[in-house]
Amino acid sequence: MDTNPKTFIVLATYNEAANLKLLIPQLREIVPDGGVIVVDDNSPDGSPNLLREFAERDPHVVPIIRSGKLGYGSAVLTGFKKALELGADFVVTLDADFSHDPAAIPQLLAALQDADIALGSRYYQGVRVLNWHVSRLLLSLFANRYVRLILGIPVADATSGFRAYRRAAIEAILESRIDSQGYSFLVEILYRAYRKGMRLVEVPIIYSERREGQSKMSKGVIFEAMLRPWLLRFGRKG
Ligand SMILES: Nc1nc2c(ncn2[C@@H]2O[C@H](COP(=O)(O)OP(=O)(O)OP(=O)(O)O)[C@@H](O)[C@H]2O)c(=O)[nH]1
Ligand SMILES: [Mg+2]
Repeated sequence: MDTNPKTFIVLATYNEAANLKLLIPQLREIVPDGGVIVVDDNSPDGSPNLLREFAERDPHVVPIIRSGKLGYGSAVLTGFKKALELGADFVVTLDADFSHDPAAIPQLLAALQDADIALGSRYYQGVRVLNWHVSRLLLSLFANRYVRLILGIPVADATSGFRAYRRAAIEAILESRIDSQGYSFLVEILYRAYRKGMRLVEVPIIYSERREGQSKMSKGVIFEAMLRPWLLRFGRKG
């Protein structure tokens, strides 16, 4: 029997080819026994071919190329399902644009000793965000205050996409129906897992503005972020 815990990293990507070239080799060094699952939405920047090349050289790189841009949330859920299929004990998510430093992954995994979800937190014990316009930072801080007030999830950074999950937490999330797109997705899966008794812990991380490529922030995303916490609070419990 395989007694080594298996860790899989799940990346959702859209037009991140320049970042993936550097990121995937770094991630593979961190999870030599596990793997890197990349859910790409048929990015026009050549990511699909790049990913196929990676996978040919290294079977621990697992690309899932979807037909088109279906959104961050559903990409992460697709990656979660694949990770469970491949026998993951732990799953890590991070953005593929180097906003999240892969060097912090071992700390997140270590924090799972006493928790089911470890959040890479920008706002726990201070504010650690580099090169963000102040308006973007204020929006993010406000969003977190807002979410905490409405939903009562006891964390400072419920919208961080840099997280480590135990298998049980992934199973709890996949059992729920998740409606959110955009940033609300991260809030919704955290809320549903928390309501099912999953233990949360925060690990301080430093967040940096993306290195390459373009931002996907939009008015629709902000509107959903305002509305969704109310739907979660007063909506179905499962
Ligand atoms: N598969 C997939 N991945 C996506 C989609 N939208 C965003 N992503 C990826 O999700 C991660 C987070 O998205 P970002 O665009 O970095 O979101 P952000 O950090 O809030 O915004 P910026 O970095 O300012 O653009 C990145 O790895 C993106 O490539 C999508 O529709 N489908
Ligand atoms: Mg980003």
